[in-house]
Amino acid sequence: MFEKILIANRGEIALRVLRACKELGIATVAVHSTADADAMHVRLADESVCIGPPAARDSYLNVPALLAACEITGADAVHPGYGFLSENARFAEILEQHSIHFIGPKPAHIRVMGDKIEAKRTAQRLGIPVVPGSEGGVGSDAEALSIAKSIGFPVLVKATAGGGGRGMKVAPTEDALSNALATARAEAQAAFGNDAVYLEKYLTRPRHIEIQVLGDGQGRAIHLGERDCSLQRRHQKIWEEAHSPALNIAAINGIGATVAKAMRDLEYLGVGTVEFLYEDGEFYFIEMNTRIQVEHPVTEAITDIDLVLEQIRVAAGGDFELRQEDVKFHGHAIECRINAEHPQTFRPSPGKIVAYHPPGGLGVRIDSAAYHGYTIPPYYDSLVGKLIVYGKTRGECLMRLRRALDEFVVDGVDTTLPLFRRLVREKDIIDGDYHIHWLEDFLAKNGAPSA
Ligand code: MV4
Repeated sequence: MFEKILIANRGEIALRVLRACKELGIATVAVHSTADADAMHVRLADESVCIGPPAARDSYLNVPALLAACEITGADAVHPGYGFLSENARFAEILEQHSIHFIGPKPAHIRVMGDKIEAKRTAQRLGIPVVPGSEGGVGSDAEALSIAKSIGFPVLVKATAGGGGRGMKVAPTEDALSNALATARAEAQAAFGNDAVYLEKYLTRPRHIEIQVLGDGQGRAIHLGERDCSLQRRHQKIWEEAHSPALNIAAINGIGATVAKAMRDLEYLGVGTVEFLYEDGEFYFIEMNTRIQVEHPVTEAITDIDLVLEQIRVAAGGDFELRQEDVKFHGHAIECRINAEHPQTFRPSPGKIVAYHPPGGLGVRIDSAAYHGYTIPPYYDSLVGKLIVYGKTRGECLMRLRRALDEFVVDGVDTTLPLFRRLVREKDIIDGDYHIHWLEDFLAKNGAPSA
């Protein structure tokens, strides 16, 4: 097992990783920018190193500074958290070259899954269902038209180098295709310096379902069920839940088994999330994340499995004790991401928290690095904390979530708490009747600026 882990991240996830390290009896090193000197993870770590000025590129993305921090403290492993360098294969390789363990997948798998086309090809080869579309990038408009006709309109033109929704254009009918191709190519060239595009059947009102996996890197892998992440605004998830209101346990175990088998064949190491669009009873692979995700506590709540503990254990080469039959689901969990943003305009609202009272009680978890008097810096994401609520049923979970949201006090900055207090009383949400466009449609109808 590792002696000392350097946590190359900040905020709530740095605290989350730090807690797991302490439970394992592993020494912890926090790194921070000058803007995060008073952050909670710095206070609770055994050691801390200032790695640069506020800008992420000069601090949390500063590889030489992170390596120096490992050198100074003698850390033998680095946990990257999520975001920043968590899916940077080069960073993982550099650490290994310096005999420092990267707590994450093999660099080759990070690289494959970071390329949208390669990821889709790999998924298909491993037996995971993908969205019907072109084999790879499309060449001439004539070739694109022939492929589009074979998959049927509407089709979606996607930038090969794209991601997170950037560089996508819908062609509803044949006569809209050439314009969609030209626009997508131009935007892709401008945004990514690469105008390659590919085609897919456009799914109009799908849900966004992701499968949690854990592998030991030597051919063992299990799934830990799914999370429904359909409630998003501009590709930013705000509400995630398990189980999905749209799936029964047979569908979950079906797609879960397919994904677990694929991860065994790949000899995947660590935690990972395989993302699907789900429409009319069918799952369609869209991408794979090779990191611990923001919303991992939702899965922890319904399985009682600590995903960060397991992630550290498999990275250290410990015996892979978990079997698929050990994964038992119970109850229902919902996570709300509370951001320091205006609840209607979503304008970031950094600043000092002058009153902070997180909710408590049975089935209420808060993952946050905020505290009374903490100043939310303007340089990073606006997450104040994650409210994760558990109930024996979805109904009980919603009741408890309503109560917890009403109890939550964060004064001094705007937060999205009022939006959640509204959503948790909406009929469609209570009925679980929503899809990936539902939130932006709701915001457009209820006075928020257009998505
Ligand atoms: C799609 C799609 C519909 N049909 N692909 C958005 C970013 C990237 N993760 C893939 N995305 C989509 N791909 C096909 N063939 C709709 C989206 C999409 C979306 C996907 C998941 C969650 C939120 C979304 C919001 C808008 C569009």
